[in-house]
Amino acid sequence: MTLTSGAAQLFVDENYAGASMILAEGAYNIERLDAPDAVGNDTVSSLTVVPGYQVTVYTDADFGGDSTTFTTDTPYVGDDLNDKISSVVVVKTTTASSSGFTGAADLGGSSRALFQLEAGFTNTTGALQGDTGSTALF
Ligand SMILES: [Ca+2]
Repeated sequence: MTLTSGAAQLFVDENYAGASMILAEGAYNIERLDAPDAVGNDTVSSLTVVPGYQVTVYTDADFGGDSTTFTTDTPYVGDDLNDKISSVVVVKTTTASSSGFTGAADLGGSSRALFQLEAGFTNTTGALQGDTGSTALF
């Protein structure tokens, strides 16, 4: 793993080669992937994932089209995704935050969010902002 910071890394070639882009937790739509300092649209062929995070890739912009979620380093994303990835979401899957929340957020097309309150914590209010502008309050 060549990752030096962040939660995941995208590579334009198989086996973690070629131009790459380090991703922190967050949503990366086509404009971000296609920025001059990024890997480009429809280029990604491999990716790495830091343990405790997951990377969901989409074949279309705006987190649409076919999607697949990766939780481990992947030397080749497969024929169905190779050079077709146009948007990406990185989320933390294991959390032990001071808010007492654990769980995972899937900011896919339906902007799902699942959280579980840890023992010892009482009702807490939080907010999750999806890249599509949707907000969940709980
Ligand atoms: Ca490629």
